[in-house]
Amino acid sequence: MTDFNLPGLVNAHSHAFQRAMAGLAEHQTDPADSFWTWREQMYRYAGLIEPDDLQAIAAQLYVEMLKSGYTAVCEFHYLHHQRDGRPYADAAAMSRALIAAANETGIDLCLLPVLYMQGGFDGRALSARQRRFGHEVDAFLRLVETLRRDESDALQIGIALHSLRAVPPEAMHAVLAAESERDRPIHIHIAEQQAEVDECLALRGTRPVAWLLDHAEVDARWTLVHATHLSAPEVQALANSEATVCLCPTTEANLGDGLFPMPEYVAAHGGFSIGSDSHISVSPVEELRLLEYGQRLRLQRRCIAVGAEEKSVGRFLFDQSLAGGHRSAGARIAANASRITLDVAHPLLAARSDSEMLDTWIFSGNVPLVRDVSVRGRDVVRDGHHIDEERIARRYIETVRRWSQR
Ligand code: NGQ
Ligand code: ZN
Repeated sequence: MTDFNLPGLVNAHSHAFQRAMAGLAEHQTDPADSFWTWREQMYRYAGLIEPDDLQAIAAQLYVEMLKSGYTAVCEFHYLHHQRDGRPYADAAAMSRALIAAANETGIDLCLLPVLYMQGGFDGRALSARQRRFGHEVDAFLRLVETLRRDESDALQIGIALHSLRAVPPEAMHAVLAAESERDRPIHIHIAEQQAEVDECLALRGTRPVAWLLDHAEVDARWTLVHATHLSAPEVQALANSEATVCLCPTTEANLGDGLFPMPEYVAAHGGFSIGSDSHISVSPVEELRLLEYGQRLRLQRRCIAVGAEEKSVGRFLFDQSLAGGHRSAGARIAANASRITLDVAHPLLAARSDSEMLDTWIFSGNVPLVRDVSVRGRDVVRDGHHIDEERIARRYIETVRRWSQR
């Protein structure tokens, strides 16, 4: 039996610390529970984490990512400061914890330090729990410059604007001007919840994606995360911009965001990547499958995400999210060789032609079918096990135990 190899996928949207709260926000607190009540719970966990905790959580998460077929991750990183909002003695301490976790696990990292300045479109100040996230523009640009001294084949430093809610227009312009000569990724959360669209319409007179396209030169460097709520003209304009939309189907389902207009966007030749975002699931298979299933449920049809030429749903979703992931993570990481090898000896993959292999991997449930993974020539997963998974899991367990006693 010959091996079946694929390039590794990019997980284009991650908040690593949220992995440690998977399952801890699934209790109804109010019949009107929503994204916004979840966010308060998430902030409580965000408030507990110190640099060592972050490294332990991220390393465990990155092991799980590698074992599931992701070989690179874009960290949308906003947990910058101490709990009271003062910078750590090393202002980059939290960023360095993520870089250390990527190094020790062998995953490629596109680190996106996030600019976060205000509590909403109206310019209100950060709440007490948001103070860990905040920067003035100068301090933010200094952090980015400091981190860029350590860039390497395995580490790209892009930037992110948390959202239109959290970054005032003048600050957005200042940061984009500083970045204008650079060919590095720029990410932003956008139009995820209907409330954000309504507030943007009320305060800025246009919908979020339309506002961004009107006020920034959105090009192939950009990744718009979620972009769930789009009008028909926004779908077309976004596809034309050459930006990538990062879809996070399991998180979008978990948070009750809504459904992205996938067939319309694909018909407009829009590009997309995938991300596991809040990490209530860490599996490209599950993201891609749910992406397709959401549309089947919405349209009461089958086999929706396909191209003009490519009629295999699995192959189309894989190829598109790979290409989009490479754009989201930037050229430096896209240039790296990575390989995932499926376990063709598994009964599920028996009697499958190459063209049926991807459809079977994605549409056969959650049996782990990734056998080996290599990143930049280094074998990091062998026979379904990460080379350092036991130590990393032990440290993670100690961390969350200690953490639950605080
Ligand atoms: C985040 N996560 O920054 O972690 C956000 C929630 C917000 C998602 N949107 C906070 N999935 O958007 O204000
Ligand atoms: Zn996010």
